Amino acid sequence: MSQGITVQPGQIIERILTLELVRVTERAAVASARLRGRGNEKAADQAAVDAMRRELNKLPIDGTVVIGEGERDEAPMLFIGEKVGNKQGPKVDIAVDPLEGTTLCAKDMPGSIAVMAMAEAGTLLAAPDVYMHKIAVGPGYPTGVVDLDASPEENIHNLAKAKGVKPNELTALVLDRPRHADLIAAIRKTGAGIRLISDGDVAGVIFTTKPEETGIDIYLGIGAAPEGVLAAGALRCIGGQMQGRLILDTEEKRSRALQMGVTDPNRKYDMTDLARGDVIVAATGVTDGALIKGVNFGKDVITTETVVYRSATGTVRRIYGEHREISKFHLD
Ligand code: VTB
Repeated sequence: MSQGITVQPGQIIERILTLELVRVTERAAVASARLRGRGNEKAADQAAVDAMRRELNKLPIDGTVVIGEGERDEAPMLFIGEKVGNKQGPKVDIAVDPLEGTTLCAKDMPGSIAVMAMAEAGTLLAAPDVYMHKIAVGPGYPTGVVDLDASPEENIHNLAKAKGVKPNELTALVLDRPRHADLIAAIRKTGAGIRLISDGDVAGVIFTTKPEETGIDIYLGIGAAPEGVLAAGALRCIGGQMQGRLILDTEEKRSRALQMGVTDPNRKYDMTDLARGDVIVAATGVTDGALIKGVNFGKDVITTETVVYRSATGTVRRIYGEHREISKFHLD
């Protein structure tokens, strides 16, 4: 299912690249997993960035980073606008979060992942690193069943109706932040349950696609905008609905966004505005989590688990890797 988007022949990203993406996120995950539980978020993130960049540059693509580690002056690697790949291939947009959930990794808590998306050039929203209001539900609901501009109460009631259950049979996923106090109170007033997470809202949005497994019906709240684009990419492949709005509450943020092409600071983006074209998304577990297992270091083998999504066909693959040539994970 491609969510109503017609992908022209030739615009579809070669499916062979699906496996190449898996290699990239595997490397990043293994690199940061070596630093699990060391209490050093920066080092774990840096290890993931280095590994991801090295692998990306081997790919037969002419890639441009649109979601990265930051703007050029603040991020020496995988900065927004950086060219990646060996140039011998299609022009593509690249969105990366080499270590999503740095704190989770540093504390060896569940749910940190290495994640990236590759899309047809010019089709991923080049989002500045600001906050974003987000709402997401999984597949099978009428279009518009929830809306960013409706109240949390309305959204829960409408979703319950569409699912054929009472509001108190729904569970919402929300980032555990003081800024969500009112949101949490409003959701609880409906009787719905809330699962609070400390980090990791890319996986959080993806959880809504399988409520029967995850117990999560809806994602609500404010998270980081780059993670919003990655989550929308994955949701495009599986099905579901998502909306996001950048929080551009200062002149500085508005002008930064404008430089990246955001002309309407109040625009409500839907899933296909965030990730418009053909897209592939891969995520490898760093620490064990509900979405995927983390890296395991054995005596002679390293194991990884990756999930990879492809919008052209809606195929989701889980790839369990046993890596025996362990030296490939060492720096050159
Ligand atoms: C969320 C969370 C991410 O950023 O998007 C969060 O899901 C938002 O920022 O894992 P705050 O931590 O400032 O609330 C992350 O924690 C990753 O940076």
